[in-house]
Amino acid sequence: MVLDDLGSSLRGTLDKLRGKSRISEEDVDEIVKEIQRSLLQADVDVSLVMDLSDSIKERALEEEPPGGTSARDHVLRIVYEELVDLVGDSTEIPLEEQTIMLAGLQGSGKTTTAAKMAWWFSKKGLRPAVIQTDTFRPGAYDQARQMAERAEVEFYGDPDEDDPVKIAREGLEATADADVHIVDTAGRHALEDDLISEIEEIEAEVQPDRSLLVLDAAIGQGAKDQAREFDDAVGIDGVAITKLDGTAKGGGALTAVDETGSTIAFLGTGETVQDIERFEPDSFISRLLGMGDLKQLTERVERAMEETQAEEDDWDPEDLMKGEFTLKDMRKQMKAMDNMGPLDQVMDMIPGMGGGLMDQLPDDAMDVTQERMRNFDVIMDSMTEAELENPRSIGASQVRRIARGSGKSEDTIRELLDQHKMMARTMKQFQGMGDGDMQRMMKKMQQQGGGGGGGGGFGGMF
Ligand SMILES: Nc1nc2c(ncn2[C@@H]2O[C@H](COP(=O)(O)OP(=O)(O)OP(=O)(O)O)[C@@H](O)[C@H]2O)c(=O)[nH]1
Ligand SMILES: [Mg+2]
Repeated sequence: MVLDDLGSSLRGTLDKLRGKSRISEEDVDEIVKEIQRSLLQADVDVSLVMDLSDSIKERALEEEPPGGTSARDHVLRIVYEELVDLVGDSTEIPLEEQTIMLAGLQGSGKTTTAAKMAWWFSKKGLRPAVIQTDTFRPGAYDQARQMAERAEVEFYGDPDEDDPVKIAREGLEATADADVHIVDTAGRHALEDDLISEIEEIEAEVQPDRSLLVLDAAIGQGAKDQAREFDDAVGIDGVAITKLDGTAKGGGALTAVDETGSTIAFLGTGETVQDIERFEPDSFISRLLGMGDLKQLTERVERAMEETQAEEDDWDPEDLMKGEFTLKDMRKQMKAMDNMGPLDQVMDMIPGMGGGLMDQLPDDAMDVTQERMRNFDVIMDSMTEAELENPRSIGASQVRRIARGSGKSEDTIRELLDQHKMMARTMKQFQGMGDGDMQRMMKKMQQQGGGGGGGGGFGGMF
């Protein structure tokens, strides 16, 4: 993800502050340097980086940490707040009738984003239509039509017409019943004058309620000039950053946002129509810093728990935070995980655990693929109650018996037992964190409203 590097390098630096209650100027300098390095590498404009690091430094040294806060938490909070400030608010996108025009250079992702946004609006209960005015690139019409089809939204285009303004006008008429009109425009290699005048003419025709600039996350410093020219021509109300799945950069886009005084509206994270999210500064920065995304996590966990609990009335996941982790627990957890999605993704959303802790675990600690899970499930069917409660009692002769009973190899049985041991050890780590880092972090995130939205449910994850 964008600025990926920042999260991990910063965590390393901040970890050196662990246990300290006061912070020295040297500490702050080191952290600020780390932040500067990551941001510059991600193509954020130098002057923005300098402003940011000045304010972080000033605040870290001058502000008195609230009672009971460690130096690490104090600095982390400041970095978090300043980064949230840097990325700015999310562009307001009211859920009402409107026309949105997309602009941007060739290949930035306009057509894809048009279909994604249409999909997004349709999921919000509105009726969107995509209007394709690109008469420049052969194939543009087919591409847009196919994507709109995949998004299951209305589409207008005319492959035989070469006047984009006429297509725009007729498109708005033809899709008059739709609530949200998304007008896709042609791109060019660079900012050629004819692209600018074309888009000005389309703008005059459709009179969009908002114009969004579509920017590829990998774009570097060039984003700044581009953004300014588009802004001068049609006025940029918001930015959609695409291809965040493919690059660790994104700083150019952030700089463009700052340059135009606009905000970020949407993030694109893949090639299919569902790969779009509304930009939310708090949760974006939380994830970036490996502080997790409590809101998303809570929703996921609650949904998964409801599903699992519906099957297992007598199981209280909170128990896992206490006592011994048995094979039965492992089995239930596997079920819950199955309902929740890949565990490493889930882990990334947990405050203080994204990246940091996961890095310390053996690679395969969490690697329970669906097939392995199915195998394990079959094997556990061949175990006795006592064995499930106390896996340590399983010796070589039991392994042979279980293998015969389940039709799985003895190696697979041993794999299961190893997996259990590893998970039990991991549970111990989480248990150790129970009252400390994790909860402090959660409390803070809730106070700040940082992606908070009630993290209560997540203690129930294990
Ligand atoms: N991985 C990834 N690929 C994307 C994303 N958005 C767009 N793409 C890909 O980028 C390429 C260009 O996307 P388009 O939507 O055609 O870009 P465009 O701005 O309409 O291009 P022109 O119409 O030629 O100016 C396509 O191959 C898309 O599949 C994204 O968020 N992630
Ligand atoms: Mg296009």
